[in-house]
Amino acid sequence: RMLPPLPVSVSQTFDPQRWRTVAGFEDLTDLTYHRGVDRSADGTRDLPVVRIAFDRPEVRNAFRPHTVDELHRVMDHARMSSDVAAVILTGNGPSPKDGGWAFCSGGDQRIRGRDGYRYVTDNDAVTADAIDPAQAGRLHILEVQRLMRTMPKVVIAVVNGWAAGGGHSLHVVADLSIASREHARFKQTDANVGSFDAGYGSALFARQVGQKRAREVFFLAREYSAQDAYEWGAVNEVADHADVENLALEYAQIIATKSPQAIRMLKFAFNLADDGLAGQQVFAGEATRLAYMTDEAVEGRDAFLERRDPDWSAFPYYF
Ligand code: S0N
Repeated sequence: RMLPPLPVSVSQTFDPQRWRTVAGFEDLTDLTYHRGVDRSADGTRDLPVVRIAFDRPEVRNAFRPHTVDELHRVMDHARMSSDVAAVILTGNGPSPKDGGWAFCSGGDQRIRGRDGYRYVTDNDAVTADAIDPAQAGRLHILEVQRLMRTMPKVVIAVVNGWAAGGGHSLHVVADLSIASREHARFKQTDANVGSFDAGYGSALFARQVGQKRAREVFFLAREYSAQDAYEWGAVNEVADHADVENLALEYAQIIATKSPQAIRMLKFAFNLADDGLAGQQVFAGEATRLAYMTDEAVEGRDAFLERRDPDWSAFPYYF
C-alpha cells in the first residue's frame, strides 16, 4: 500500500514522520501548519493535535501584520476542528543566517507604526497597493491572544529559542509552556522599543510569577534562561532541545485522553476571574450549551413552540 508522502521538514526539531500538512493552507508564507499523525504500515491516523509555527527564523520569528493575519486564520481553523484537542505553538529554526533559535521575537520592528502597511510582500518589500488606511496601526496580535485564551482547547507554547516582546506575551497567554534547556531565552523588550503589552502580556504574567518579578522582567528587560522561567512557574517543564516537540506531542496526547467538556470547562474556569465579565461570558456560554441538552430546557423550548405554559413539575429546585 502507498503511504502518503512525508511533509517537507520545516525545522530541525520537526519530525516529518509525526506530521502531515493541512490541506487548504498551502498559501501560508509566514507560518507552517501541520496536523499530527500516527504513521504505521497500514496508513496514517490523525492525532488530535496541530502544530503552528512561526516561519521567519531569519528575524527571530518576528511577526509582521501578515504573519498575524495568518496566525489568526490557522488558530481559528484549529479552534473549529472538532477532533483537535490541543494546539502546539512554536517557531521554526534555526536561522539560516546565524544558527540562532527563536520561538518569537514579537512585532517586526522594521514595519511597526508605518500607518496603513498591512500586507507586505516577500522579502518585506512594501508595495503601494498593499497600503490600506483602514488597517492603520492595528494591533491585531491582541485578537490572536484573545482567540488563544477563549478557544476550547489547550494551547501549548514550545519555547525553543527567544521569547521576546510580543513573543514573550504569546507564551504567557498559552495554557502550558515547554522550554528548551539549551536555547530558550526569555526577555521582555517592550519598554526598550517603546511598546507595552498592558493586557495579558504584563498583568496575566504578574498573576503567574508575582508582581515584583513581573515588574523586574518588564522594567529591566534582562535575559532569563529556561531554568529561571521554570523556577518562577512561568513554564511547566524544561526539556532537551531535541525533545521539546515530542514532549509537547506527549502532553497533547495525554490531554486528548481526558473529557473534552471537562478540559474546556476547566480552561474557562482558570480564565474566569482574570478575564472579568468577558471570562464569565465564555464560561457561561458553555454552561448554557450544556443546559440546552437538559430535559428542562427542552421543555421550555417545546412549550413556547407548542403555545402552552411550560410544565416544570418534573424538575427539582434542589438536588
Ligand atoms: C530577540 C533578541 C533578544 C535576539 O537577539 P540576538 O540573538 O542577538 O539576535 P539579533 O542579532 O538581535 O537578531 C537577529 C536578526 O533578527 C532581527 N530581529 C530580531 N527581532 C526582530 C524584531 N522583533 N523585528 C525585526 N527584526 C528582528 C534582527 O534585526 C537581526 O536581523 P539582521 O540579521 O538583519 O541584523 C533581539 O533580536 C531583540 O531584542 N529583538 C527585538 C525584540 C523586540 O523588541 N520586539 C518587539 C517588542 N514589542 C512587541 O512585540 C509589541 C507588539 C508589536 O510590536 C506590534 C505587533 C503587531 C502590530 C503592531 C505592533 C506595534 O507595536 O506596532
